[in-house]
Amino acid sequence: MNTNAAASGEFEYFDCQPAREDARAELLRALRATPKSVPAKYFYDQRGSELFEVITRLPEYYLTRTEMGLFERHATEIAEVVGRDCALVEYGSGSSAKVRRLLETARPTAYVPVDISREHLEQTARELHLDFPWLNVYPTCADITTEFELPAPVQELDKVGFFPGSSIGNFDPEIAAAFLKNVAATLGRGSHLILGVDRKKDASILEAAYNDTAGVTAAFNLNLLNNLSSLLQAEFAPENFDHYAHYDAAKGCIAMFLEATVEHEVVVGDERIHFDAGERLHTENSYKYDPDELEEVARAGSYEPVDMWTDAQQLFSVFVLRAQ
Ligand code: AVJ
Repeated sequence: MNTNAAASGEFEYFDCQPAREDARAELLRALRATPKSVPAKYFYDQRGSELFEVITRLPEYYLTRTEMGLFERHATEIAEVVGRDCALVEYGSGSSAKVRRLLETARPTAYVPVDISREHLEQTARELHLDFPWLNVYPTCADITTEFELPAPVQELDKVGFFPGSSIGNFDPEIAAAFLKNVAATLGRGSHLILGVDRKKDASILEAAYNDTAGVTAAFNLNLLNNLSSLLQAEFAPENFDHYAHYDAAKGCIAMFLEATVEHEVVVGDERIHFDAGERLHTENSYKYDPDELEEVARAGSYEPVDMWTDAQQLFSVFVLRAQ
């Protein structure tokens, strides 16, 4: 065996990380508004990315293991969708744990993990490249909610999108459709997207998944304040807030907040952000979709549903969509 040839995959890091100034402006706008909010992408500093990985292993957080079970059970069918000579582009790749089985089975030419968490991305992409030396790995640091360019080495290849974990649930449905349109434009007409989506179910199961007894989700939510402090050079104090998550049945999403326990102000540059006691800072929506609802969003996002798999308990679904 020619081990050199087997180990010839390239590794190159591409930086489209949003400017700190843009983040600052976006955050200040969201914090000045009523009600206050922070986009969910700001959870994922280094510590936040680590805490999210702990969440994925919690007994109450059925999402990750159920989705992994589906990827395992349908590995061959999914690999056929991916095919050999393509670039697999993962949106919000995090630890790149879910893609490994897919890479083994499908053996694409290139893998492009795209994530906003720079250090975490570089580190996990390097580890992955050690385990898949034949694969071209092009980690790309970018905000997936904005337009960004794919790395030059994959531009001529057929693309397949991978967006697992129900991260699409972070967007309101209209924004999800706009996001999908953007993905379709980037990956090209006729390209496939493999999409993992959490399903609607009993509110008690949903609420338990976002209020785990070990308190990891609370720590993840509260850690956002540390990232805010660092990005805004301010002192948001975690001890002044409580974690709060509930299922909003009307909207069909888990809504997550940081609730101020005392009235206080946080100095940011030359302004003061005032919090009343009991005031809630909105930090995340996590929409849940029945398959027909997701198909509607997909069509609005210029994707045609091709395939769908779900588990026996109908907790989670994996879709294959084709860009129109
Ligand atoms: C990564 C957005 C899919 O909504 O379930 C987990 C993030 N937030 N626990 C989700 C999250 C709180 C997660 N997503």
